[in-house]
Amino acid sequence: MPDHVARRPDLARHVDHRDLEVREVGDGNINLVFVARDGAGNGLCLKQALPYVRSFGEGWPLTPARVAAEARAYRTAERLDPGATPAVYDLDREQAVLGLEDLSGWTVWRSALNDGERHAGVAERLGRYVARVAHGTSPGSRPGVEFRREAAASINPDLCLITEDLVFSEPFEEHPHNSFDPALADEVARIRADQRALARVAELRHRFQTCGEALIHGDLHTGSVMVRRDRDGAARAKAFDAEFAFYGPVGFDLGALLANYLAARARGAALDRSATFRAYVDRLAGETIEAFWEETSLAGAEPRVGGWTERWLECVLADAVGFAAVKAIRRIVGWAKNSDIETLPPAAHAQAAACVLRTAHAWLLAPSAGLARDEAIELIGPLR
Ligand code: SR1
Ligand code: MG
Repeated sequence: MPDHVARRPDLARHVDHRDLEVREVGDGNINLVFVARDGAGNGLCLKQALPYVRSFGEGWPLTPARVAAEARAYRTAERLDPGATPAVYDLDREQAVLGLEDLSGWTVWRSALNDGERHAGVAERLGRYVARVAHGTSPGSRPGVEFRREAAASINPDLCLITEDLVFSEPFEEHPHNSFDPALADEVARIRADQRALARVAELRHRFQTCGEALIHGDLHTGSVMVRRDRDGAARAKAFDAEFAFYGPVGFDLGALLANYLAARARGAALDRSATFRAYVDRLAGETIEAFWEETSLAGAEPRVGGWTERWLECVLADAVGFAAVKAIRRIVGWAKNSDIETLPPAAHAQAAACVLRTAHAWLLAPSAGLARDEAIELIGPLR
């Protein structure tokens, strides 16, 4: 890695490549991630896309070109919502290495939630980030030709296929990627036998495949968010790991957040966390939805006629609740699980996982045509 830094002027200007300490810090499913720091304390992050899925091995090939999709997404987000994503220093397409701002000193939000830490304001910040990128990349805010060119340039079919398989298909059938606690067999069987729920999953898969309304992050779970508390106590957040980005349904990013808030809530309940922490995680979904709604209304989706902005927001929220359901179910049943649930001791694990499945099953049966803001918040309130 020091050689790589030395060869790339846009990296070499951030650190002294002759004096670098490099650590592999990645804990995700698909990439290698290195933090390189020099003796003076300057650092940068290098993300290398392997030609296969890291957590599976070479038997699951995956295009390294995904680093370009990630770089493009960060650059767009930086223009529309400065600071909401890591700064991009360099993109080496040949070696599939992305050079990014060093986020040492920040914490992965999922880890903070798992430890019972509260970071006020993060859920709201993420709602605004989703709204700003969605609005700024949607056809309502730019010429149609530009929108179509960007959407075409952001096409990310191999990564989208992973989501189509892992989120919308495999958990709902027998598949070698699946695994779950036998104590959950009845809950899983109930979902797989529910024709209404399965029809909704098919509808959501179709939305994911055909609705290219704006640039989305594509994998916005709490493990894709870094948080930090500033000296004044204010919480800051950055969304990272954007290699799944493409022009898709905006509700998919909101749904990812809602699904992961559900996992955090189920964990909090199973561990009998303090009332303060549980009230905090209970509020996250409402904070994200309210901020998203407010930010979009302020930006004003176009055309602002005949209540179109509100109508669009209601469709996005219905999508979000549905996407949240499938994304929550996949983390219990399918490939790539969540540490929120997986690190629980056996009895708490069974309780939390069943809670996620029951709650997500109920969300799958929610109205799909549109949800008003307060209706959506109320609907996803109770844990089952
Ligand atoms: C094979 S990749 C598995 C998962 O890792 C990423 O975080 C995405 O969530 C993907 O579905
Ligand atoms: Mg990831």
